[in-house]
Amino acid sequence: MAAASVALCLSAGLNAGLNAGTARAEDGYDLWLRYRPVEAAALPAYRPHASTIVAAGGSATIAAAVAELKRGLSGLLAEDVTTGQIADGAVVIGTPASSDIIKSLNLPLAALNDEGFVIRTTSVGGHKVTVIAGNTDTGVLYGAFRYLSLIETRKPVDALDIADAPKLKVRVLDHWDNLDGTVERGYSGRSIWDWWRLPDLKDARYIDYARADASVGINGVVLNNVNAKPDSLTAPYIEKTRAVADMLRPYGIKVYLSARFSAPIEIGHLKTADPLDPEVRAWWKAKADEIYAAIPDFGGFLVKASSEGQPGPGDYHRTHADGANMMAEAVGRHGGIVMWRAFVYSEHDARDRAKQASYEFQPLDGQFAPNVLLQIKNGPIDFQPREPFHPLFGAMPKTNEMLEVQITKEYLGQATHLVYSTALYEETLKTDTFGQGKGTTVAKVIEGGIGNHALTGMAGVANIGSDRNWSGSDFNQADWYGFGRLAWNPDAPARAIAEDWARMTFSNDPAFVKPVTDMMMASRETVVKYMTPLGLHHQMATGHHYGPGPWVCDLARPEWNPCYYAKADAGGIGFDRTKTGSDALSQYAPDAAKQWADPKTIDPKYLLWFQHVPWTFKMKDGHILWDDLVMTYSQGVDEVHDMQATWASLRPYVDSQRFEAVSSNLRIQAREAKWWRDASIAYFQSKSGLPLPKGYAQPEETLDYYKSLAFPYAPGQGK
Ligand code: BDP
Repeated sequence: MAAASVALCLSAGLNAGLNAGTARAEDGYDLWLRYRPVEAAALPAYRPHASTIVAAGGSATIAAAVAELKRGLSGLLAEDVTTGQIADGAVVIGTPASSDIIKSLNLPLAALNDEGFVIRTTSVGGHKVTVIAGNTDTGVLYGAFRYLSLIETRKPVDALDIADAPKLKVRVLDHWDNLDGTVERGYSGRSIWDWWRLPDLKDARYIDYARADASVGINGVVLNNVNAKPDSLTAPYIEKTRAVADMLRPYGIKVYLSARFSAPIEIGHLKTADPLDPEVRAWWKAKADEIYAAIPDFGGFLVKASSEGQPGPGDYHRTHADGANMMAEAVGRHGGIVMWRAFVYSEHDARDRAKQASYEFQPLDGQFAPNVLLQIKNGPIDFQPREPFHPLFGAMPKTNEMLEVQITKEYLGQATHLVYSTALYEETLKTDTFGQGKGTTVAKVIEGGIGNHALTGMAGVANIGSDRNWSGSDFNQADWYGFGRLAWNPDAPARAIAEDWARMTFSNDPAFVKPVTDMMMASRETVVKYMTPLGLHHQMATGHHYGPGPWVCDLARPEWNPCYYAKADAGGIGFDRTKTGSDALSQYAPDAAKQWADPKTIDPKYLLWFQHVPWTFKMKDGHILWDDLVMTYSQGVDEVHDMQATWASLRPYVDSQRFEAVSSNLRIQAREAKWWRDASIAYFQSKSGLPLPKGYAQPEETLDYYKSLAFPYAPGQGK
C-alpha cells in the first residue's frame, strides 16, 4: 500500500474513533482504549511524563504508534500532546536503527525478540524523558500501547524500567466469518469483513479493530470460517484479502486464510485433491505463489480437514501429516505456516469422541513439517463450559502444538451471559499434563518448552462482529482482551487481566474494581454450575446450542446427542471413561490419569466426565450425587442473582448506557440460568426418580414443556 493511502486510512480511523468517543459516548465502541481524562487529583503525577512525542522512523507502524500516543495522551491528560523535540517529559520512540538517541542508550533489546520492547525513564541531554524502544517498529507500537495502558490503569510512570516480549510467536484470531456476511457461532451482528465492498472499501472500523488487536499483541487474523468455501482462494477474493492485509499491516497484523482441502478440484478443476498427487501439489504451490505475489507477508493457511464432513486427506487414505505437509511446502517457500486443526471426529468411528483426535494424531508425532502448527482445542470434546485438557497436549513432543480457545461463547451463554472465559483459558494453561514429566503444563507445551520448538502459538475463535460494541456485550470484550494478553504471556494471571480490563473499560475506582473483578472471576464457575455441573458436558440443545436439551437422543450421529454424554438412566449418570468404559483415561499420562481414576477421590468438577455413578453415590461432601446435582444447579442460579446485586451496587461508577446494557443482559442470564436448572432437573429427575432435597423448589414447568421449546431463529447458525 502506498504511504499516502496508509495515512489516509489511518486518519479516517482516528476520526471515526474520536467521533465515537464524543458523539456516541460510552456505547462500548471504544473498548479498553477509551482514554478518558485522568482524575484531577492524579493528573500532576502523569503530566510531567508525557508532554511531547519525539519519534524516529517513517514507517506506517511508527505513524500508528505516534497517532495512538497523541490520541491516548491527549485524552488521558486533557492537554494537547504533539510531536516535537527533546524536552523535559518527552516520550522518545524508535529502534536503535532508526533513532540515534535510542542507539546511544544501549538498552537491553538484544535479549528480546523482534516484537519485544523496552520502556525506560532516563535522561537525554539533561532532560528527563520516557523512552519506548523496540528491535522493530512493531515492538515500538506494542510499547506505546503498554505505556498508555499504565496510565489508563493509574500505575506510576515516573521511574519505569520495563522489558517485555511475547512468549508465543503466532497470536491469532480465527474469524468464523462467511463470505455472505454471516458468522458461524457469531452473536455480535454480522461479519466486519465486507467482502462485497472490498477491495475498494476503506472502513475506519478496520483500523480501530487493528488498534484493539495490536494493543494486546494480537499479530494474526484468519479472515474466513474454518468451514471454508473454496471461493476465498480465487483471484477476486485474493484481491479483497490483499486490501484487508494492507489495512492491518501497519499494526503488525498478518492475514491468514482458512483453506478448503478440496479446492484443487472445485476451483482448480483437477480430478483429485490427493495430497500425494504431483498435480495437486503443483496446484497448491501455484496458488501460494499467486497469494504471495499480492500479499508478500501473507501468514499462511488454517485447515479443518477430515472433520465434520469437511474434505481432507482421509478421503484419499492419507494421513493428516500428508495433508498438512503438502500445504506447508506450498506456503513455506514464502515464509508462511499451516495451522492444522486437531478437531476431528468421524461418524464412521464408534469409539468415544473424546478419544478420536489422539488416535489419529498421536502416532504422527515427528512427521509434521517444521512450519506446521497443530491447533488443538483446550478440551477433547468441544469448547464446553468445563473440560479436562486435551490429551494431545504434552503427548507429541516432536510436534509444534498450539492451543485453540473459543472467545465467542457458543456453549457459554452466547452474547448475553456474563461469563469471563479468560478464567477458563487460564485453567487450561495452568494444568499439568504430566506429558513429559511433572510440570509439563499446557502453557509450557505451547511456549515450545517441550522439545524446544521455535514455532509457537495460540488461537482464539473471535467474538467480533458489526455490533456497535464489537462483541455483542460489554463484558464479552473482556475475553478478546484476555485472549490477547494470554497469547502474549500464557503464564499471566486471569485475575490481573480482568482487573486491568475493568479499569480501562469502566473505572479505576477501587470501589468498582474489586467487586467487578471478583464477579468476573466467579462467573465462569457460575455458568458451569447452572449449565453442566459436576463434569456433565454437551447438554445443549441441537444445532444452535442455545439452551438446555439433555433429553435429545435421536440425532443421526450418536456423538451429536446430549444423551450420549450424560448417559443418564435409572441406574445412574455419567460417562465411564475408565478401563471399564471407553478408557479415554489411558490417553493421559499416568500421573494425570490417576487423579481421575477413582470416583471417590476425583475432583467432583470432573466426576461425570470420567465416571458413571449411581444417583445415590456418596459424594465427598456427604450428600448423595442426586442431591449435589440439584444443589449445584440451584447455586448457579443464586450466583447469577448475586451478580445482579453486585452490578446494581456499581451504578455510581458506570455510565448509564453501559450500565443498562449490562443490567439487561443479567436479567436474561438470570431467567435463562433458571431455565437451565429447571429443565435439567426435570429431565434428570425423570431418570433418577428421586425427590428433590429439602428446601429446593421443583422445576416451574413440566419436562414436556421444556422439550417443546424450539428456537429456529437462534443466532450464530449462518453457513
Ligand atoms: C463446533 C461448532 C461448529 C464448528 C466446529 C469447529 O459447533 O460450528 O464448525 O466447532 O470447531 O464447536 O470446527
